[in-house]
Amino acid sequence: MIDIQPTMNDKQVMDFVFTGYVMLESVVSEAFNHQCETVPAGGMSDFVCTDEFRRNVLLHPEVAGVVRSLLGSNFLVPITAHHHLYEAPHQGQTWHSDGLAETGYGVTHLQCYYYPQAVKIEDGPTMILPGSHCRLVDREAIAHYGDILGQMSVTVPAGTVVLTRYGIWHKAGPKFNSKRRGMIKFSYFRLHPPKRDWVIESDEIPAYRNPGRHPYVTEVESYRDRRRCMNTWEWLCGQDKIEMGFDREYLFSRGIPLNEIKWN
Ligand SMILES: O=C(O)CCC(=O)C(=O)O
Ligand SMILES: [Fe+2]
Repeated sequence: MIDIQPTMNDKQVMDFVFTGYVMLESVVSEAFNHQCETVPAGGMSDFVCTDEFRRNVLLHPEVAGVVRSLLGSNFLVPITAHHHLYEAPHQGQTWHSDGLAETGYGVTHLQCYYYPQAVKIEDGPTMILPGSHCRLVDREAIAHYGDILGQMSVTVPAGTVVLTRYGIWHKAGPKFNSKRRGMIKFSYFRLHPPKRDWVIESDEIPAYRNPGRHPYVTEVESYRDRRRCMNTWEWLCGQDKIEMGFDREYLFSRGIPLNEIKWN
């Protein structure tokens, strides 16, 4: 099997549990970013399954190192992607989470955004709400929200990949120019129950430490958020104190198992 080394330690995994994302700036090479500049909008599959796309993006050691840390040693590697390409100015999307956002505490699906070109505020960056991945909501109930305290515009240098916990609230932000703004979105899925097999210094499992409170969170909800994060941390560590199994059959999953990929 292709050897992917985990890159995250306990603290970084806890940070992910709290925020719902990991951002890797400028990880993809300039040469490969250029190759993606002419990709048309919409569904992608052939290009995604090439060795080139795998080596440069999907199985790039830093990108896959995060996936390996959060989903285990064998996982489903994307075989499709969607290019969210905007050119004309627009007023932005409404807040939403995608498709079949899952219930429960597990981390089974990482949805990723790859930006082949730099994205500035006027280019209509994706916006995310850190911490919102803990709250499964009716999409229509959040669509009317305007600015939310703590929201983040993903303004990034070219070659950035953002890995998110599926379910994080996000949207394309307003765009004020006619410059091409591309974002290639793809997902990795868990294949096996979790264990704490990222970069560890000792076998002793540290207790979840909440780094604080998201700016939009008030008293009671902050207690709930902390509890939900604690449950996710324990689940990821394989402690599973709460009854919540993992059954891949129920996942909205598509991809090729890492251990079936052979380089040509
Ligand atoms: O293009 C973006 O920045 C986000 C697009 C998106 O979230 C969607 O269309 O579901
Ligand atoms: Fe979306």
